[in-house]
This record gives sequence, C-alpha cells and structure tokens, in this order.
Amino acid sequence: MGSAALFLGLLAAPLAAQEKPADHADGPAAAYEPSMTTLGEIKVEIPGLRPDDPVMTQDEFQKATTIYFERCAGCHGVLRKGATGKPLTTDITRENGYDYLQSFITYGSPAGMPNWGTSGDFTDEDVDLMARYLLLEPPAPPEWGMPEMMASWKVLVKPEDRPKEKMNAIDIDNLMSVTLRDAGQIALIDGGTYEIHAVIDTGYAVHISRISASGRYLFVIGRDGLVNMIDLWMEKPDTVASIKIGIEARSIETSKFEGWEDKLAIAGAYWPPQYVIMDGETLEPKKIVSTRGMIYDEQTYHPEPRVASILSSHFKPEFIVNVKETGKILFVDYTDLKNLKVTEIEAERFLHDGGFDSTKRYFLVAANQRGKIAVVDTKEDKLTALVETGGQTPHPGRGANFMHPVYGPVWATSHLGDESVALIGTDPEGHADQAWKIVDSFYALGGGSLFIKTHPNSTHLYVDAPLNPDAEISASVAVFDISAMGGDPDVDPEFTTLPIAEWAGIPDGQPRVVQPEFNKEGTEVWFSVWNAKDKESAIVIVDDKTLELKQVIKDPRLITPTGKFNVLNTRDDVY
Ligand code: DHE
Repeated sequence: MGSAALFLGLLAAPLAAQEKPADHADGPAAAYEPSMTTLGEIKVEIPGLRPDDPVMTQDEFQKATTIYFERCAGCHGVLRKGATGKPLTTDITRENGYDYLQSFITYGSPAGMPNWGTSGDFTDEDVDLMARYLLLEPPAPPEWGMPEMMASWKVLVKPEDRPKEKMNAIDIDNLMSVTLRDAGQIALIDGGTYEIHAVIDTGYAVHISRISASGRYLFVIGRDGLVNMIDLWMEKPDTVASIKIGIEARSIETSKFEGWEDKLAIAGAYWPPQYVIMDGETLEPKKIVSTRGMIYDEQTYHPEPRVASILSSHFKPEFIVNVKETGKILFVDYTDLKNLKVTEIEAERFLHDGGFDSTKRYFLVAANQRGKIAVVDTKEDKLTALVETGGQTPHPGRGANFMHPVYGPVWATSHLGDESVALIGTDPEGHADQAWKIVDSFYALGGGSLFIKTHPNSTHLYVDAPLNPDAEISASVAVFDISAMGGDPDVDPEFTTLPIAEWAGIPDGQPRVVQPEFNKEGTEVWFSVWNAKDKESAIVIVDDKTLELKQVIKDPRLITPTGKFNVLNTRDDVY
C-alpha cells in the first residue's frame, strides 16, 4: 500500500476507538449489524417473575422485547447467549446489577457497545426499561417447523397451468431483478431498454434474488423469511408459489448441478437457525435441517447459529451452506434427502458472504470477525486455505474475479471496516506461489464498502462505500483500471471517482450508492442510488468502456433500490 494512504488510515482508526465509546454512526461495521425486525413484531409473554425480579408490566415487556430484537439481538443473540456482542444471560446481568446495565446502555463501551443513551437513540425511559428487561429471563421466540411452513405454503399457479413456452418478448438473460427494500417489492427492469416490466410484492425488507439454472424461475427472499418464486416465462412475470421458511431469513439458492437444474431450492434462516430444501417447481418444503450445534474450534454449544450465504455447487449435486456463528461450511448433498449426507468443514467465524473463483471450483467466503477469507474446494469438499486479508471486516458480496497483469487470476474483496481492497491469487496450477495468498492490497475510496464487482468482458474494478459516514464518499464509487495494476506492493493503483449520486440529480436526502452489477454483455454497470423511503431514489447506468453516464432510471415505484441481480450473471455465477 502507498505510504500516504497508510498514514491516513493509521490516524483515523485507533483514535476514534480509544477516545470515546462507539456510536452507531461512527463505524460502518456497527451500523451493519443485523436487525431482527420481524422477530420484533412477535407477541411474547412476560416470564414467571421471581421474587427479586424488577417490576415490569406486560406492555413494558413487549416493548422491551421489540427494542431488544431490533437493536440488540444482532450482536448479543436472540437468546442473549452472545455473538459479536457479549452474552447477556441473567446469571451475568444479575451479577452486574441494574446500575451497571443502566450506565453501560447509556454510555456504551470502546469495545463496540453503542452509547444508546448519550447518542439520543434511547430516551432515559428506554434505558431504564432495557436495564430492567435484561434482569429478566428472555422470552423464547417460536420455532418454525413443518406445520408452520405447510400452513404458509401457497402454489398460486400449478406447474401444469404455467406456460409451456416463454410468453413474452423480454430478453430474460438481460433482466435485472432489483430489490426495493423498504417497499417489500422487486422491480424487473430490462437491461437493454431500461423499461420496468413488473413490480412484484415480496417479503418484508426484501433482501436478495437468485435464479434457477434454466433461467426461468426467479427466487426472492424477504427478511421475514417469505420466499417468492416468480415465473419469468409468463406474459407478465409474477409469483407462482410462495412460502415462509422462518421468522428471520437472508439467503436463497437453487440446484445448479447437471441433471438437477430447477429441481430444488434452498433457503437459510437466522431464526430459527435452520435451512430448508424445497421442491424447485412448487416450493413444497421437503427437508428442514437445524444448524444448532458446536462452534468449530471451541466445541461449545451455540443455540442460534444463523445461516448466512448459500451457494450451489457446479461440481457436485451439493449446496454450500455457511453457518455464521459456528464457523462451519456445510456441503449438503441433495441427491437423497431421506439419507442426507452433509460434509462439515471447519472454517472460521463469523461466516457471511462470498462467491466462486473464476473456475467456479473454489468458494471464497468472508469470516468477518476474524478478518479472514475461508477458501474451500467444491470438487474435493475440503478446506483449501484461510487467508488473512489484512483489512477489517472483509465484505466481498460475491467478490470480483479478474486476470491481474502480474499475478494472473485473482479474486478481490473490499472491507467494511477500512478502505482496503485485497486481492487473493486463485490459480494453484498456473501461479502456485501466489495461490490463496494476498498478492496485493490497496486503498479505494473509504471504509464502509459492501460490494466490489467486475465482469470477464470489462477491464474495470468497481468498489462502492455505501456505509461510509462521509456523504460524498458514500455517494460515489471508485473505479480501478485493471490493465494498469502493477507488481510493486508499495505503489497503489490509482482510481477514478465517479460521482454516481450527483449524476442521478436527486435534490433531497443523502442517497448512498450501492452494489455495482453488470448487464449480460458486461458493457454497462448499474448502481443503486439508495435514498430514504420517502425520498426519490434512482438507478444510474454507466458505460463500462468510457466510464460516462449512460442512463438514469427514475420512477416513483423505485423505492429504496439496493441489490440488483442480472439473470445471466446470477445464474452462471459471473462476477
Ligand atoms: Fe445483505 C447478501 C446478510 C444488510 C444488501 N446479505 C447477503 C448475504 C447475507 C446477508 C448472509 C449473502 C446471501 C447469499 O449469498 O446467499 N445483510 C445481511 C445481514 O445480516 C445484514 C448485515 C443486516 C440485516 O439485518 O439484514 C444485511 N444487505 C444488508 C443491507 O442493509 C443491504 C446493503 C441492503 C438491503 O437490501 O438490505 C444488503 N446483501 C445485500 C445484497 C446482497 C446481500 C445486495 C447480495 C449481493 C450479491 O451480489 O449477491
């Protein structure tokens, strides 16, 4: 890395961490902790009070539970057994006592606990309520097994009543499924004409889309665990089946191995901690598997290990399921669900997001708490390497694969906690010395990056920074010229800054630019200009060759656009 950039990085980080407790607004990583908003809606009963329990009414208990699930459970766990945050079980909280809790919630701690009171996020009454709440036993949120799934399952159009051939003139491969997060919808936007073909209702705070191997069915998952299966062959694409697979969920995928195309779908839940394998044409739930169990290294029990990313192997009939808190990567063989075979890889914690290398044989996933990337071989079902990235909290999305002029094939990740981009060599045959090592690391715009992207037909690498606290940085994107990258680790490659939000011409709010995604040819790159729900948002399209603005898509229906999933690129894992 260049020395000027390193100097700035050193100046920025430790001071903020040592001088005052973390504020949610200070650190992008803190702002990105999960919020269990759907769990926050559930009705809970106040547990039987013990003689020395603080007094609390049912209404207060309900309110505190909602606050806890929305603001605290992401770090401290639904059952308060701890995750990125410390455990808050009653043996600990009662030992510490009310005054300690009250002050801790008010002022936070340098270790990462936000200063909920002094930041103004909580009123004095809220702080008092939460301090009392933590002295009581936590409520047990409901499970979500087969009876609940079956009751929620709907086949709106039976397979036999669906079109036998494509009934529309849409270039499906070039369709973009765009998450409209706060509207609970997706927009299907044409990658060639930019026309919005459909806006479809989906789950609450809808998260990601994935596509079946044939490209016909689009699967969308909401944070409330609602899965929508959309038939892109219909005259006007729409939902043909849906199911709620849990109470809090983030991931969905479909079977891609030869002979298994469109046969199965899989979704992973945060609560209850489980994954479910479903019929790929109807979403009928076939098999639910709990992920509760031992943490890979300590071998101690974790009651709620969340399912993070799920990918579909191209080498075997297997799903790759990443279990966050136990740090395990599961290769789930889907050929025989009655006699399920699961290969369990000890990887690292907390597993989050990742993607394949360019050959699709190796899968690279962020173990963000440990600043590492775990690499697994999907042909041999083995851990290949654990690579320390040198940055704080790697967050690759699915990452970016390209041919580095000096180091050959590499996969790149950016970071949530700092401005660095790390390149990992991915060619054990042709570049054995560099394989599964950081071959270069350099700075992009700033910390708070979530996604990095390129395309085999592009010579550019795009890095966003939507969670950067600086409005100008979060509204821009950095572009690197891959062909100009050199082999001197002391010389940072230069980048161009594209003022994407400014190009969108949105007068109100503080829109963030998030998730670059290419069209099917790899000639244009799309960015979401993600504004507040009640403000105008947009999609900005840039010409990849010239880096000039090509198009701005604005429409009152484009409420809080975030992720964009090109059908061809998502189906074939091109990134
Ligand atoms: Fe995501 C992917 C979890 C917040 C946009 N996000 C993922 C994946 C996981 C995850 C596990 C990988 C899915 C896979 O590949 O199967 N996301 C979480 C969270 O737990 C978190 C941090 C907080 C929460 O409460 O949900 C979170 N995510 C967000 C956002 O706030 C983002 C920026 C906006 C939004 O729409 O919610 C967001 N996440 C995305 C996107 C992807 C994603 C666009 C897919 C990227 C890709 O290229 O595949």
